[in-house]
Formats: sequence, structure tokens, C-alpha cells
Amino acid sequence: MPNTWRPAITRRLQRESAADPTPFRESAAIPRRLLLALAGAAFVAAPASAAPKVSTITLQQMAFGPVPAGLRVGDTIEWVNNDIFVHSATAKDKSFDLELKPKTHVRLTLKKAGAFAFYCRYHPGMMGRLVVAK
Ligand SMILES: [Cu+2]
Repeated sequence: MPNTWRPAITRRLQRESAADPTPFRESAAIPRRLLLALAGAAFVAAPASAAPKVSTITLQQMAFGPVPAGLRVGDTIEWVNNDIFVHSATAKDKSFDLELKPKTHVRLTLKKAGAFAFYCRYHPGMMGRLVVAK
């Protein structure tokens, strides 16, 4: 057989190229979809792996700032005292008692699940509540 198939394929490719000025659009879209799928998988996998995280509670103007949500055992809280006064972060059940000198920060790793009311020993009107999941 002579080489008659080659021109036929070439003609077909030319026809398809003429019909679609961007013949690589579909093949370019596949890696993008794949990347989106991988990104989605990583996002979903993150809570399952539950890597310990560091969150911040800021003290300023004689008050504890917002307590981060979604705390888990193994996470760390960094207490940041932005005031010019000494404060403490003291658990009502005595499970922690941190001295927070002015303009310093202290880290606390959460070792127990539960709800922990806390206050400042120096200013009992300052208070908050940690909720820690297993
Ligand atoms: Cu205080």
C-alpha cells in the first residue's frame, strides 16, 4: 500500500484546526481541573490530619481579645499582652496560670479537652472562656 493515510490524517487535523482556532483549549483545561481537584483534596484533608496550630489571644485595654474557635488538644495559644500593665491568664480550675508581663507574650499548649473559664488575677473583671476539643 502506498502512503495514502498520512495526507488523510493531515487533512483532518487541518479541518479540526480550522474549525477550532484554539485546538489546545481542552488539553490545557485538564491540568487546571486537576490542580483544582488537588487543592480541594488538600483543603478537605487538613482537618483530618489536625496538625497542631498556634492561635493568638491579645490582651489590650484591660480586656482579653476574642478566643479563637476550633481549638483542639495539642494546639498552642500565644497570649499577647499589649497593655502597659501586668496581667495573668488564670484558669478557674487552676489548670493553667500564666503571668503576662507588659508587652510580652507567653505560649500555652492545650493538653486537655473541655471548657475552661479564665480570668486575670490582677483585674478579676477580665475574663474569657476556652473551648478545647479532643
Ligand atoms: Cu489584668
